[in-house]
Amino acid sequence: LMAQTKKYQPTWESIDSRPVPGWFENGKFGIFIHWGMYSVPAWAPKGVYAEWYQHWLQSKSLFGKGKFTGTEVADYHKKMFGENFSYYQFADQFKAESFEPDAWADLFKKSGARYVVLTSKHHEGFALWPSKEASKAFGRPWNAMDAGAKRDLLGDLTTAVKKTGLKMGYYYSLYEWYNPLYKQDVNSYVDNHMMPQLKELVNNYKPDIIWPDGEWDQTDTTWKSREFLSWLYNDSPVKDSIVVNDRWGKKARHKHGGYYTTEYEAGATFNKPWEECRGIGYSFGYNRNEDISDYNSPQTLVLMLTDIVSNGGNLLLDIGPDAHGKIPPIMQERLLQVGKWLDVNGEAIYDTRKWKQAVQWSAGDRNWKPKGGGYVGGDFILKQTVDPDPGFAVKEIFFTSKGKDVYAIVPRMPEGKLVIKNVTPATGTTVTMLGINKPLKWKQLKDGIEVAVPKLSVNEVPCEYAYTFKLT
Ligand code: FUL
Repeated sequence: LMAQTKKYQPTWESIDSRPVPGWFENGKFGIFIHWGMYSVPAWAPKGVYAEWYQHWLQSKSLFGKGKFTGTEVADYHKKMFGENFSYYQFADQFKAESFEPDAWADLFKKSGARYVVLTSKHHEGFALWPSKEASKAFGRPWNAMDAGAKRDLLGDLTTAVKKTGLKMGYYYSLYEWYNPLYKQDVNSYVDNHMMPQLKELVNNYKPDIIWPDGEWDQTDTTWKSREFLSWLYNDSPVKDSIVVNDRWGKKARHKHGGYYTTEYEAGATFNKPWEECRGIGYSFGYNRNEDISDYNSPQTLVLMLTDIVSNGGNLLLDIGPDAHGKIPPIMQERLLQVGKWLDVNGEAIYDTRKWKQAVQWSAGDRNWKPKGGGYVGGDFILKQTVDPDPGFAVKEIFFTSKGKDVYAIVPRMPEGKLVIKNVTPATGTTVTMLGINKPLKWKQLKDGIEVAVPKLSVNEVPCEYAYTFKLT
């Protein structure tokens, strides 16, 4: 009722007063999809975002402080396609002929994710839906309906995802590297290109999330972000349910909009819904140059999710489909592995909140971290040395809570007993392991509890990667 009567003003004070719809904070796990023209070359030096291919090609300078000569992408392009082959010519090859939206949606459902965020348009300006503005601005077919696939890729995926009950959101880059309109007159770009595109996405496809990006190039005043958001919250067809992030203008992150975002970052925790995004390896767009050793293991992904959730956040884990419309099998496998773990342990993840303590660990025992940097261990990870084998010497316990229940998630099957410090459960508290659901014996110690963990046979072990003890 409040949502229906409250009118939001185009001020941050008013816009920021809107609560983030609850399903988002409860959902915890989403799938990010970077799919665009960069999926055709799908190449970058290891450690570099492959979706930035066009920019690396033109700017001839890669991020990464001395690690790169800066011409790696241009050199690769010359060798593979020839110097005169323009990025725009890739359009013919983005055919998506093997794209099966229902198969993708089925995979996402099996991964245990509760929502999906697709790049409707990245910094290159190519639109995955039939945006007439895109083709007009570039003076060539520059959306998926006019070029290559000749299909409304975004619309078809949206239909498939929504059918499975998952929420569907769109990443949308506010800025565009090489849109002539953007260079000539950014105000006209905002009025005649960006706003019509955003409103078309909202009105025609009714997303659950709008995930802007590229906001750093202009102030929120130039982007007219407050005007857009007040329209979105007051007058759009998704006014009561829409969720947005915090990327609405230069230096506005972690200040304004909806939930807060981090990206390949460690140590974040906010008193507000937030979300860490990253790839399984080092890139968002598919990078065919990566090897299996560049991909995080399923255990690392499970612990990454656990770590983030224990800090009150969500994980938006990215996959990069190829130009044929296939999701690389290694990515499919990782999603299924996380999903299998969530089948048993999801109760300790979904709908939970931060507990008074996010993680308990013994210094010296926590000595692993994800490839590509970022999460696991929050700020602790920064202080640790790296052991490339995550299977060893991991004794930390991650906590989440739901009502009065507390979940303790451990990355290794405890041998005989599990000691949880700083807890004093009420008498009558039951301790179980998820997937086993037989009460376990426990006793109070001076500074915590000791839970007796029976030795389980191979057939009895409920899952791989991490084990959850529930105090209820
Ligand atoms: C960044 C972009 O520049 C990356 O390419 C990627 O889309 C990431 C999610 O946001 O800021």
